[in-house]
Amino acid sequence: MITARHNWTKEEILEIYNKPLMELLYEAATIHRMHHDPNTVQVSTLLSIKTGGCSEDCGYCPQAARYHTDIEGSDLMSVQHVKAQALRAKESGSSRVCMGAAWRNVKDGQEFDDVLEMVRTINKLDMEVCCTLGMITENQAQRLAEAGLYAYNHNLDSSEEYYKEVISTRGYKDRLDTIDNVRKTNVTVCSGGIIGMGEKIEDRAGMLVALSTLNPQPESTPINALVAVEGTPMEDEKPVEIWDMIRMVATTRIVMPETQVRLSAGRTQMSREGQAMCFFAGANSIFAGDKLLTTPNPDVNEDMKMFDLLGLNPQKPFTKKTQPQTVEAGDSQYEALGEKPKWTRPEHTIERNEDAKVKAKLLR
Ligand code: SAM
Ligand code: DTB
Ligand code: SF4
Repeated sequence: MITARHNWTKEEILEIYNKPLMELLYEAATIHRMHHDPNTVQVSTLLSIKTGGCSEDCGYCPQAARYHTDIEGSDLMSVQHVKAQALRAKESGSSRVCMGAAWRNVKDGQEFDDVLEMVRTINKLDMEVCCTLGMITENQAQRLAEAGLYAYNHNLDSSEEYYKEVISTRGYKDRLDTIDNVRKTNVTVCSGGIIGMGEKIEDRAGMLVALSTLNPQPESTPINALVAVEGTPMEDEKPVEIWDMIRMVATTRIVMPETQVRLSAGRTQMSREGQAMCFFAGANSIFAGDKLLTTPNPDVNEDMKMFDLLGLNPQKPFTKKTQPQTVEAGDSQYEALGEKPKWTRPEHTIERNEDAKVKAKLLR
């Protein structure tokens, strides 16, 4: 059995990524089988609980307020609405609900209390609950854990070097600090990134160094292909080649053998054959549902047909880790501290982000 190593170097990872494809696939599939059932795929449903109007300048994101995209923004969803959506996701075979909010970081107060109630509600439906709410403090992570959160998603997105070309409103260390805060609780870590943002292969390897040298490694890693949304700074990026996706998934599988590798954004552009190769290369999770957060995703029925065709079975909830207990709000050990952590704001200039902002102003 090959166990997780935490000292991967960029050179070693590049060597894996660039292997002849058949060698790479064989190695990844062999490691995959040692740690996972190759016929089981975990299915998560995304739910955007607060959409658009975000203060950050993430160059890939249609939800950043400063760019002009045609997404419809919305305030925080009600707990009842979230419950109804979670029940629908459960009926369609999903084991996890991932709630996303277009926030830079979590602020203590009524909205966060509502999110905690959403977590309690979904955990009581016996589904895994994941949240992606931006940066959080240790106290906020503890409160989410107490409510019954199973996973927290916080992506590194790219290498530390290329991150500076993508986002100027926060630093890489802020992301690592949040992951560290989640690690201090029982909540599992979900962290990955995006390919197709104009980065070099070295940056993909650099991101995998950052993820694989975390100890423990993330329990799940989403690999997103950029969805190039009109109005964002990355609107003109070329679609990711399926071969790049296969290589990225296989390399992730090899350097993080125990992690659930999620084939994430970008599946509408992928054929069934392409996705099948990704599953062979070690992907064992997907986002299902007609929508990701704001952009389209394959139809659930089409995904279920693909599962039938490939002989894949959806993973049952709490297969990898037992269900967390939900503590009711009134019995909580942790109170809101109202902290104001010093997350960074490097604010360096990223030309394409500036251009997209100027264009957006002209369109308003
Ligand atoms: N606001 C929170 C944050 O940034 O952590 C949570 C939501 S954010 C939309 C979650 C992740 O979605 C990002 O870290 C990024 O990896 C991914 N994402 C956003 N827009 C994307 C796009 N156009 N294509 C691919 N992935 C994208
Ligand atoms: C992740 O890595 N990918 C998901 C989830 N985590 C939150 C989000 C993908 C978003 C794609 C663009 C959109 O739909 O807005
Ligand atoms: Fe905001 Fe998250 Fe989008 Fe960045 S990725 S603009 S933080 S919603």
